[in-house]
Amino acid sequence: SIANLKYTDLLPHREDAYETSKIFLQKVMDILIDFIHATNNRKEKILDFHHPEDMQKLLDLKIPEYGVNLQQIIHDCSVTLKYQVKTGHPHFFNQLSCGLDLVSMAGEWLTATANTNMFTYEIAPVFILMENVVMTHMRQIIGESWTNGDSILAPGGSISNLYAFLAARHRMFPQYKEKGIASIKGQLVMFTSDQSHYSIKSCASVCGLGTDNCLMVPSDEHGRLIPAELERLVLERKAKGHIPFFVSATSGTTVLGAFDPIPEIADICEKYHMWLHVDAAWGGGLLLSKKYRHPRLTGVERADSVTWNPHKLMGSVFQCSTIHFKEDGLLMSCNQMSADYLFMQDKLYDVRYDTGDKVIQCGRKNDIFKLWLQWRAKGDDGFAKHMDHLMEMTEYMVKRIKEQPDKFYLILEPELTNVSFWYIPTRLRKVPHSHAREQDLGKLTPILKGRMMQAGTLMVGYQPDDRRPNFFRNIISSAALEYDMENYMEYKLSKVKA
Ligand code: ABU
Repeated sequence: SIANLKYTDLLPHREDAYETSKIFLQKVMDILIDFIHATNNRKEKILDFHHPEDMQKLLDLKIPEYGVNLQQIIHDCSVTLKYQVKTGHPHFFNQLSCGLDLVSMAGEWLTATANTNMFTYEIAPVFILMENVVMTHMRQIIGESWTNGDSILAPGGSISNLYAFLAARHRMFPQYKEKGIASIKGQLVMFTSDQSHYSIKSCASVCGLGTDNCLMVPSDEHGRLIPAELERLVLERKAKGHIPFFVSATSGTTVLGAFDPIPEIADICEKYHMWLHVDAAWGGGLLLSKKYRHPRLTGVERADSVTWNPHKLMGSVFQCSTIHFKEDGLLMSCNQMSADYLFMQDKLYDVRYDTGDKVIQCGRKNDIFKLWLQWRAKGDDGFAKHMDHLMEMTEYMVKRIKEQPDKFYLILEPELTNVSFWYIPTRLRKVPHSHAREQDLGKLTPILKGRMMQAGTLMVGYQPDDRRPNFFRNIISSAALEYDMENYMEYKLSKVKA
């Protein structure tokens, strides 16, 4: 029995441990497959919620002086998944990354088994070539003129956006790399909409501009940046002698799913010689849909850089984030440190395949295999169908909400798969909509969410924004969703006492 065995009975500690190792791994695999089964069962709870202090009592998390046996290790795996939120459950609408794509997940399993680092071709030859192929394909989807650009996978959309900022500053001030901040005579300023992801503002803080020099451009009632306001703020800062250099447009804002008007923003960037970044971390997947790409992402090929996260709309297993540049060579010249223990120029092979010196990290996780494998399985056509399905599900949900104005209040017509709404409890159904009623609905929203989490039946995000108190943000980005979902949501919301 594996209760009598320890890690020292597994490969590579014992040469004769193949059978034991296989039994151990198959037991782990059974637990994983049971979790996948439960994840896809609508009758299963999404989570078994406990407050942190209670959860700690349910778990044995301590690190022992002497290692536990393999039976305990199997038990630990099982308990961990027992309390994990099933983010691939059909009733999980909580994050921008929902769902569990089995091919992508299989890719992640293989990735863990290969256990390599993406910094050199030397130790990741197949994965480096895959990265080349997939990144080129993604750039071609952005625009034909991007084929000879450059791209890299980064640990999340925020870091992808940071790469865009760094490249923009490097192109305008190449001496910054060696001479630092003193080499820039003047105050750099950047612009993004007041609906953009906070990582854009974070670039200003991390990179020495200060957040006061990240101008939050007002957005319209749909959450789209207003180009005239952008130009006004650029001129305002120029009049102060500042140097406007970077604009980040958002294609799919985090809360409302709005798409900024890229062509108008691109015109302003050209006029004032500013870098145009498009943060399409969330909405980039729609580039794969003939039906929904335009007008949302029209003009994206005019950008200098684009962030696009396959772990969001495309459903790749978390995490998988990409950053693309129209111009080749910038990433390398901006970030290269030429560590001579890794990036020797006299290697056996063409060292242009060593991508590690393009990035600010050293060790880089392999996030490409799961995406390559998923794309092989789906093809462009499968991804296009996936996007169209998500958008159709969104349209269906919006239709169902509109059919029941007494129970639901739709906050705006979504451009993406963010459905923003209030659930109206019985006591407020006859009350005319007003600021006071919004305040009541805003107070109720987290209570409803909490109750549904405690019941384990439904997870949907909520937040306030600068215009309204708490409201639900229902994200449709999981392939597990079918047409019953809104009926289910209506049912669950009506069951929690409001
Ligand atoms: N990076 C934005 C993720 C936000 C969300 O999943 O809700």
